[in-house]
Amino acid sequence: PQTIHLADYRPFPFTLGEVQLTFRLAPAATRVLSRFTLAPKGGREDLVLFGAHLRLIRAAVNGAEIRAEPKDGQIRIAAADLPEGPFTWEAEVEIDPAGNTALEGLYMSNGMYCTQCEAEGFRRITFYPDRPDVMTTFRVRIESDLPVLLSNGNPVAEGPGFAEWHDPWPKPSYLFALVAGDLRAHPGQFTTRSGREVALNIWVRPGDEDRCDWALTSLKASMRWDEEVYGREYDLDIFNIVAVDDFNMGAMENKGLNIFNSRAVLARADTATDADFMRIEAIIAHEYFHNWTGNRITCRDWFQLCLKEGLTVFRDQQFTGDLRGAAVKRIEDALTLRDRQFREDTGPLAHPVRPSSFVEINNFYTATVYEKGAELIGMLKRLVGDAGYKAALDLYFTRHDGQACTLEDWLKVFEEATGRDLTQFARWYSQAGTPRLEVSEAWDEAGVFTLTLRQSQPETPDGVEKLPLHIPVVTGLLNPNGDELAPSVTLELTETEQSFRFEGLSTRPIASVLRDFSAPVILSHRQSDATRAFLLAHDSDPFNRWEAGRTLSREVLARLISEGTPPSADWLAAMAALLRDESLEPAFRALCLRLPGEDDMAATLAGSGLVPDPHHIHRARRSLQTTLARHLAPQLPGLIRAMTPQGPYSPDPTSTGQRSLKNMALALQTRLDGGAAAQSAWQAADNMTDQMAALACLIEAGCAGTALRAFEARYGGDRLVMDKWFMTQVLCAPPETAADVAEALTAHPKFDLKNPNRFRAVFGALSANHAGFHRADGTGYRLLADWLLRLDALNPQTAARMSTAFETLPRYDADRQAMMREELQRLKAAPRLSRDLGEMVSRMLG
Ligand code: B3K
Ligand code: ZN
Repeated sequence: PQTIHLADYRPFPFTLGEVQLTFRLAPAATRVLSRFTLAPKGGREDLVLFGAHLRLIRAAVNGAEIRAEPKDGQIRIAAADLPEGPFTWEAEVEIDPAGNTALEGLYMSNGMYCTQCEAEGFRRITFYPDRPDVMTTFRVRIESDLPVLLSNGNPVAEGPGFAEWHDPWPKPSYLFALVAGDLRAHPGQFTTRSGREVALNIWVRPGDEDRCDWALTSLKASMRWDEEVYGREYDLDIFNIVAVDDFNMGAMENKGLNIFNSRAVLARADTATDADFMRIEAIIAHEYFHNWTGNRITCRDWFQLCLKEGLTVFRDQQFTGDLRGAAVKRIEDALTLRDRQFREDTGPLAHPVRPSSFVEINNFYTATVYEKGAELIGMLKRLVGDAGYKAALDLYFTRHDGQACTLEDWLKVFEEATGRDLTQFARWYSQAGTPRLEVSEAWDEAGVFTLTLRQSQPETPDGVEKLPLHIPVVTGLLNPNGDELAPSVTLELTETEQSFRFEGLSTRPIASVLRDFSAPVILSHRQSDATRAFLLAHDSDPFNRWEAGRTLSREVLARLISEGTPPSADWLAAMAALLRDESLEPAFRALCLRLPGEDDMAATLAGSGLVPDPHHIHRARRSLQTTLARHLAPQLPGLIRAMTPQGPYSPDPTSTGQRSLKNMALALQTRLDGGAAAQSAWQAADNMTDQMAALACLIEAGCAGTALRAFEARYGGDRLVMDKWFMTQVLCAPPETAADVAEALTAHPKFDLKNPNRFRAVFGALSANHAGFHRADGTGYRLLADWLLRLDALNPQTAARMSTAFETLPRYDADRQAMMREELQRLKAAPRLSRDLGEMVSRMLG
């Protein structure tokens, strides 16, 4: 397969006029007629149009039929065979939506037609310059007897058996969308700040109408927020969201017609958990925010993906922080970043936020591009300040509206708006790997406290030379009595090592470094347990307060794993104090009580040069949980009662936080009572959050048989709820049986290889069950590889994504490494392996 390089970018040599598309829908033989003009930008060049899985019926240039030969996924027409000036291109193709299990291009899901074109799915619909820098307006006619026919933009005509749509905003083909089906609307309305009346619709299958309220509420909140915070208004008369059951990722920001995985839209108290409600709110916001950051201003080429994704993630994080509390949100984002991005960044799949080459671009919709991409925006904002950030964004929107841009364009607006030189900062975009930041302290009796910061960067598979980064390190100093000495300062580390002096102090201060997680780095700052406990009790920065507790817990657990050392009294006392502290938000307390996960511990041990033993980690973590539970035992029952919100279920931040603390307490209680409290909680649960929490406890306690059967009997017909049933059994299974449970579930009549949610429910859970996946006999590895192969034949994109379970290979012992390699080799050797999975496997094998 061919490797695409950033350095090879060439502009498209033609300008496109409006695109006209006609769809004659039929499940196995849809006809697509396309027509557009092409005007050479100057010079004479070949015309290259991409197309894949298309049956060409006819092609014409200026109305005259031509013989076009599709080859290697494209049609090339030599410059000499083209008219000299502007000309019209027409084509008719036939496609097979019903047979499209890749879920890219036009496909069918439960009787409805829908599309997914990002990144390169439009070429499965017709021959086209399917690249993000070719932007034009679209006019679409859909012919079908289905009752609801949707496309981008505004509706312009409809009648029996057809509908026409026009999108006045120039867009690249990856934002094209079409939906047709028997759908019901959950309608709403929004008036923009400047008075535009926008019709809103959440489209769902009949029967799901009563699960749309939350999505609509979230959409309105997002529209308002983008006006208030970024000054961005919606720009069409209608905004449609459609829920689809078979979808490769969360959702897609098609202009005016967002298409969502139904799990990212549908929610009702008895079918969705707090986490689902929050995810829906965040994804609705994310896709809506793309209307400006992604659609109005898009990417010149796919290497610039983080231009839209990093920025839009950053915006959705800000939105959630504003709605639900910035401190808790920042902690959750840091946890996700470490779990997913740091993990990616330390293994064979490490790549820069702006990759410089790829085989299959779908393999680069990663935590690095998204989440690290968002961190880079946060650092930029920190460096230029809030006012500078606002000025830069305003300039970005006015200067680049309607364009396909690069990261250079992006950094330039910051430089021009703020006068700062970002040459060094730009290295963050091209250097992969998680930087380490070492902190050392010195105190002299003359009242000078010196912090020395030293940065280092690991080698990464791309072999790129690492130069020092520009790192904002927000730092505060505390007096031994717990008061802040002065407001936090942002130390700017630009060299490998730099010292920062704080003068005129009367006593040695306690340093709180990297507040608010001001840079995506691994901090190493030697501090005693007592100092960490002090910061956990007193730091005024909520992130570092949590971080002090987290580091302490991680160190306690690491000592238990590697030396068998029981937890210190300091740690236990700190945890108990925290739990009692009613001045702290319940959500925050729940986060502090959560022990680092097993994968996190494996990464921590590997990071300090040890070889993690998954079973040993599992046992140690369980025993630490039990010790903690014993220590907190007197408080647990009262806490469970106090943290049960009164009244009907609501996903508001306060009750969500209370439930998270309550269910954390329930999990600890289960370590002591063998499932008795969980049994009552299961009986009492009147919402899905509590039900799932109780069920997880029962599984862990080994007494979930009845509950699982009752759950299946009650929700057997509900795809989304059944995903939870599949998932939780594997996730909470003991390591010895996780792979067997997963295997047994693949034989369940409701296991469906073609539905990505169901596949992920089982196999995502298997790879998230750390000790279960890494079982010493290799059954976890083998089972996953077997199923990846089966899935790859149908849906390469999801198969490739799920293969990242193997990305941590280098961490483990020689036996496990050998078994993982063997599975990867087996995949690699498989006949007809997709380009998607092929690229992932090759990168992981190194
Ligand atoms: N832009 C889409 C992701 C498309 C993934 C293609 N493999 C969703 C999002 O980030 O909003
Ligand atoms: Zn996005």
